[in-house]
Amino acid sequence: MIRKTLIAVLLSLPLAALGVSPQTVVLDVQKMTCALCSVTVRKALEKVPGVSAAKIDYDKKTATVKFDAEKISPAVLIKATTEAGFPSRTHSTPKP
Ligand SMILES: [Cu+2]
Repeated sequence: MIRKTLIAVLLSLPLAALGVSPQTVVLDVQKMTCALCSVTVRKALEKVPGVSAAKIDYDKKTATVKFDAEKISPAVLIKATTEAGFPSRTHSTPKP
């Protein structure tokens, strides 16, 4: 009985630990007015510890960021772009 419970706990652990799987968030970055802006935003995001990838879509004015949800939240990413001069907010609808 106790052993079964222990095994169940052990089996559920790796999944919980793997909850660190990278999350993706799409940010609206409206103030990007030229290609250089998107580079600035991307660099600002990539500098944040916990960010594994940042992709800017200049035409759509969005930044798609892969990050470690265990370490940071989208709020940290928004702060990073804002401090770089580009206030952002989370995109309302997720990408299809
Ligand atoms: Cu620019």
